[in-house]
Amino acid sequence: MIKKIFSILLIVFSITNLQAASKLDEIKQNGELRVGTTGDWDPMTMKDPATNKYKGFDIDVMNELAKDLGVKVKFVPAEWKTIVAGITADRYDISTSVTKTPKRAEVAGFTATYYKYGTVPLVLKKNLKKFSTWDSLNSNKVTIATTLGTSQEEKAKEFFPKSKLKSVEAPARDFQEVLAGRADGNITSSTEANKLIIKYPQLAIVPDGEKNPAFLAMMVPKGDKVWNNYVSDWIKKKQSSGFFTTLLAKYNLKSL
Ligand code: KH2
Repeated sequence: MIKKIFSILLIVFSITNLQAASKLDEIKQNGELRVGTTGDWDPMTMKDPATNKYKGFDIDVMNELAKDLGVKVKFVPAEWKTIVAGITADRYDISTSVTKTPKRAEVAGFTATYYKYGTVPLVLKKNLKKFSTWDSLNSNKVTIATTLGTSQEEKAKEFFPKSKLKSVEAPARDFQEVLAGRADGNITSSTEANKLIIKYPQLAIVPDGEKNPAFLAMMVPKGDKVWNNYVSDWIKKKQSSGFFTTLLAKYNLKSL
């Protein structure tokens, strides 16, 4: 009997211990860092369809992290609608950057942040007179397009409680609905908006200022403080060494 209790205790103890082990040890042991990334976010993560290779700001960050860890990097394809689930289901050890939101923070851990952006609405240039303010887009006669699973989808509900919201699934994009006349506007980071109005001169930024200062960070498993601290300290170290300054300049991004 005592022997039985003892062995049960031993099993319970080793299971608890297993769970307490950090991703950090696992990554080192496996010699591989698994990174979840969507490959559709210019300039953060972009998948080249010709070569199937990833490139971008966050891809450079992850290659550097793996190099400093002394392991190989493996990019695991992710989607916006399931990017958080990929962390909780252990499909990858870390994600490339996402906007920090309270909803995501309920189930995933965020590392230190390394990029800040503001949000702006995009409309057709020809409608700019009608839609010249954030407020003009908040009406039951207005349709706002969003991309499923993104922080913009969450925020649009807050900014435009009166408007109709139309969510499309990536690779389809919110702004394409505006271009096609199926929606009146969408919201996106000022970084993306500035690129889009060059690529699509029919689009314009609503000249009413930025809202919602938002921060990007990588996601890691919520309970793994060791792994989170390791990556967050690494980010801070790389910030003071100038690595991030150089990288931001390479991708034409403003620093924090
Ligand atoms: S967020 C990222 O973390 N974006 O803010 C959203 O949800 C990125 C705009 C759709 C392209 C595909 C990139 C989503």
